[in-house]
Amino acid sequence: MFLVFIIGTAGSGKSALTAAFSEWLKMSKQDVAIVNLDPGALTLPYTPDIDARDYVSVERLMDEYGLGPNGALIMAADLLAEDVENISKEIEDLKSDIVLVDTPGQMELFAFRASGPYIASELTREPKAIVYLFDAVFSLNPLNYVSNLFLSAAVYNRFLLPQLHVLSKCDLLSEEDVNKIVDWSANPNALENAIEQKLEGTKRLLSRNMMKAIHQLGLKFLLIPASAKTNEGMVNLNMALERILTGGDKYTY
Ligand SMILES: Nc1nc2c(ncn2[C@@H]2O[C@H](COP(=O)(O)OP(=O)(O)O)[C@@H](O)[C@H]2O)c(=O)[nH]1
Ligand SMILES: [Mg+2]
Repeated sequence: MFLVFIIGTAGSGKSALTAAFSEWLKMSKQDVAIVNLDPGALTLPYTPDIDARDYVSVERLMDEYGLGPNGALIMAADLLAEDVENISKEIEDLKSDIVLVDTPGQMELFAFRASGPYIASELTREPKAIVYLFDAVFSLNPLNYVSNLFLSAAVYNRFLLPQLHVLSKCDLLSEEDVNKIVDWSANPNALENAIEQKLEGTKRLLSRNMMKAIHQLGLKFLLIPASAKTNEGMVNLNMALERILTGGDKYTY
């Protein structure tokens, strides 16, 4: 069994990719299960096998503690950590080969509080990986792309798990634009050229220096384009996951 956490900024397509990739895995005769770790999810595009909403209720926290929705979401994310043993037991009982873990809509609730990395490390002793999503439409601007690069480096730094990078919703861009962003992810010179061409002044200077800092850290962020709508990229995502999970390399890919 191995666990794959799907992480990305709000609306980057985590839940949609969880749904599409799990369907794709089922069609390839793989034994897959889904865990929803978002206590604040109103609707989900899949039926989770294990659901954080069975453990904590954001509505009840709002009523009981007089909290607004944001306060209750934070409290729910932290309370979930207390149930990590029970959730682990549920996951182990599933005996699935691959478990997709959909994480809270707002990434900071999971990635940038103490509870998220704690949950990720304590949730079973099985091997784990992270799939970090770059929203394709957002990433088309080099400034946004570099900002996302920093966020994904921050996520890597928090979890220290093997991490893959997906260009999500790639059906919303032309093939040419998808190739351009993938090229930025593979080739620092291509990104530097785009920064020179598209940005000026402080934005150019900062983006260039941020990009170089990431490059100097030796982290790699090769993007796998994927779409939950057309299922493009599912084969490549699966291959890359197999490679990092069975190869045991604790590095970004
Ligand atoms: N066209 C397109 N839309 C997508 C795709 N993935 C997600 N979306 C849409 O993007 C929005 C946010 O997706 P969701 O999975 O809820 O994002 P999350 O907050 O990261 O879980 C929804 O309206 C989805 O229908 C995709 O691959 N293609
Ligand atoms: Mg979601």
